[in-house]
Amino acid sequence: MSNIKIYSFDKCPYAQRSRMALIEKQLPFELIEIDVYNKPDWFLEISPYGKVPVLVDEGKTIYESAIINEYLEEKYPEIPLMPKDYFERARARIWIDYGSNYYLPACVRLLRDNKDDAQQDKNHKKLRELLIYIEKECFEKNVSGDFWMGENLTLVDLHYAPFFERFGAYKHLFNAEWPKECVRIHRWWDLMQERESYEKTYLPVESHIETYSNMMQRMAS
Ligand SMILES: N[C@@H](CCC(=O)N[C@@H](CS)C(=O)NCC(=O)O)C(=O)O
Repeated sequence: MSNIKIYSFDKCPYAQRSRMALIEKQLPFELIEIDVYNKPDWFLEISPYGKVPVLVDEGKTIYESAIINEYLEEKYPEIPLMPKDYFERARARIWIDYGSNYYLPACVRLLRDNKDDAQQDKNHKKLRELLIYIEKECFEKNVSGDFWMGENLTLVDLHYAPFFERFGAYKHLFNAEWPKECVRIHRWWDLMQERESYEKTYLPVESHIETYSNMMQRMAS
């Protein structure tokens, strides 16, 4: 029996990134599925923010997906998911921060402003700008390898993958477009879809379309 439990929700991109880290690190874990729209009372005793993912390791509770992943990296270093070099580690953290503070909010704005055409135009431009920035500042500067940090898969890849998985739904629902310039990001995405950690955690685009459509209905009512 594993010492690690993860409270997760199959549709949650944040929980997905921590499940991907557990799989990449080949750590056995018990998966406890929580319906976040109908949370059991006992879950609130485990999760201070009432959110998934929550990791319990040796009886201790850790939450916030990026912090869970850093914890797993430090506690279980056998399969490393961060660069060895200090400077490269700092760069990896900068890209994780960029995901949390720039790329993900731009995706959320597409959903939030779905009824506001003028704002949505600005959102499309912004998303395009951010993707091109990633292409040029990260992928085009990598000297070798097609992962975010070059040759090896790291926590950075896991940070972004769930949100790129949902790009098909952004396209379908909000007319988001993939900039033609972003060929290297595309290559990265092809590589990510081959990972066992992705194959075991992804959901088809139809499921994401349904999830976002339901969220929009809830926001409208
Ligand atoms: N910053 C958190 C975000 C987690 C999050 O927003 N989880 C959502 C599901 S995708 C949730 O549990 N929502 C339930 C709620 O807010 O009541 C992380 O990275 O872990």
